[in-house]
Amino acid sequence: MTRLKEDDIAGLGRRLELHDRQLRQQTGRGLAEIAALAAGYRGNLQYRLKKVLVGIVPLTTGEGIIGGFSETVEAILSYIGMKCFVTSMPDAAGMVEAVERGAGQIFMADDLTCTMLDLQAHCSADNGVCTGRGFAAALEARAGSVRGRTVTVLGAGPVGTSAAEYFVSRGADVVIYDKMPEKCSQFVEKPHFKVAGSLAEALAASSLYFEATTARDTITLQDMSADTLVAAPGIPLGVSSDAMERFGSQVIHDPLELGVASMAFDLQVKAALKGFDETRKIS
Ligand code: PYL
Repeated sequence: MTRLKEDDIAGLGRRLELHDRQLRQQTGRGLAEIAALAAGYRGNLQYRLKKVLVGIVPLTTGEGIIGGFSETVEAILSYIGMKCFVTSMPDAAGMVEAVERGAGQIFMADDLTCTMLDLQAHCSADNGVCTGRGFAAALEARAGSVRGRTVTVLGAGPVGTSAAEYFVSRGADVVIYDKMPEKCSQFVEKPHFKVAGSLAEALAASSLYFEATTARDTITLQDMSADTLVAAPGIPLGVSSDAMERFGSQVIHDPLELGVASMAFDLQVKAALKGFDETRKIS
């Protein structure tokens, strides 16, 4: 997971409505809807979402606080209907403040883990796993369906792996590639997965791309055409600038929104499954 910089998220909170509109134009669904689909539930989740209070705790560990990160998370969670606040103190003092102000859920991120915890249901949502599912659900919405199709997944880290498993759960076959072959070892014998020996082989296998490497420009203008659809979570953007210029409307990308929104819905689902809400499973 590449650590965001302050510039990557500057002003993001003010652009949420615009981004939501763009996502709906691209996929036919908005941010909250895709996040809920990624979590596998609909029903009265919105109700639970509104009921619980989330404390967002800045953490100074490692490379420290990213300017605007906690405030951007607050903007995203508020935008999808959650009651939340950023603690005035970081770290342990922030945790104390969150609990004493009645938070039932905590959002926090250090340089390795970004998580959302439910203190009553004793469960958590992980940013990498949820970002993978959220962007996979967005690509599926854009494509109409992935059932019976092949999807190319580039990068077998937590995000790519989570997306690959989501696509297979939705009836697709996955061709997965990582420049470090050992990261694909878990897929070698797995049904509906094929490990590509090269980037070119992976890109030739499908017109649906999920780009989850930490490299820039993994997908270039030559790799795209009018029927290519791409989901490219996070920073750096893995699609080259000339490809974005020509085919940007076919690329689903954001630095943080869909991952955070997907975490929020994933956590409500997990809490509900542990009896902390009545939620109906979609068929
Ligand atoms: C969660 C983001 C998504 C992509 N990369 C991840 C990242 O940048 N992680 C580091 C987050 C550090 C936050 C810092 C703070 O401001 O509390 N500890």
